Amino acid sequence: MDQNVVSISQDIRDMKIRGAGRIARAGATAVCRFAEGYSGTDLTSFSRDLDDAVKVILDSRPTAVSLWNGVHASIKGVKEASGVEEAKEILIRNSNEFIAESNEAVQNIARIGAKRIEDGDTIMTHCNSSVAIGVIAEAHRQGKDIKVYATESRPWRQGILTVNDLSREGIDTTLIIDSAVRLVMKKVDKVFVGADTITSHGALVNKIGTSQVALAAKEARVQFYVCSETYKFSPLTLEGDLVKIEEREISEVVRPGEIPDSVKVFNPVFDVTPSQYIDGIITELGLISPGSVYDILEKKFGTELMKE
Ligand code: RI2
Repeated sequence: MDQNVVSISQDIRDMKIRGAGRIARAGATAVCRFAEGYSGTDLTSFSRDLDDAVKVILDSRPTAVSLWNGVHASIKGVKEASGVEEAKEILIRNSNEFIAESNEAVQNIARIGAKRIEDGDTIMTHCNSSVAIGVIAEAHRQGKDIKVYATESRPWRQGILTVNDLSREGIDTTLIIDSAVRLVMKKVDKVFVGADTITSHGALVNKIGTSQVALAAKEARVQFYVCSETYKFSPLTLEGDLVKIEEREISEVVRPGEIPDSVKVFNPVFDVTPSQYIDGIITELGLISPGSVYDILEKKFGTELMKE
């Protein structure tokens, strides 16, 4: 197995590379490295080895469809190549294109999303979404006076990364524990979160606790926005597949010996926010309603999926 594929996949699994967008770009990079390092000349062996590499990459984290989409965008058309050299060229070109488009999408979302933020707004964000942070930072750069409450996001505490990112931008930032969300929501005007996966019926799969933030926002009549590139829309859900919710090690929740062995620990790291809690999804194509996800998916993947 290609060592780059193995080590990038391990870094994704260990969350050294994390965040749905970053893991998608890392998956595309892994496929690109596979092509660059391949020295064989037999197309059948190449295809088999590529299938194995893809499996290792996709197995690294199960929930964010961005990884699946990043890898599948990279391998598109490879099976039709006439030889190994052509297959390698296709892989390298596709993965570079995916990475460039992904970075561009993040910038466009920042520009579009910033318009939703008004001078004087107090914002809440959850976990560490580079896309949501991009939106907030862009509004701040435009001179809007904003305050942000960022949740700690147990157990992995991605909120620590978020408050570092926001304060580096010079944004008035307050860290809160996850259980303070409902209390603090009274002071909040808008919520901006990222996405790991958005289903064909417009539900959001994102860091555990997101649905509680959405519930508190709905109760307080606070607008709830999702910042998401369209490659976080899941074509698999169009086909009826369920999104697998990743469960991680109990060592992320408790220290060894802290609780009796008889006590079970359940550590799901994502949850599902139904579409009716979402006021808008800010994508690189514009601000859309959750009800439009199906149409975008069908346009992007519909005919392709039928072929498989
Ligand atoms: P960006 C993260 O997952 C969070 O759930 C975050 O909301 C989402 O990815 C999107 O991140 P994790 O890798 O692509 O921390 O917006 O489990 O950076």
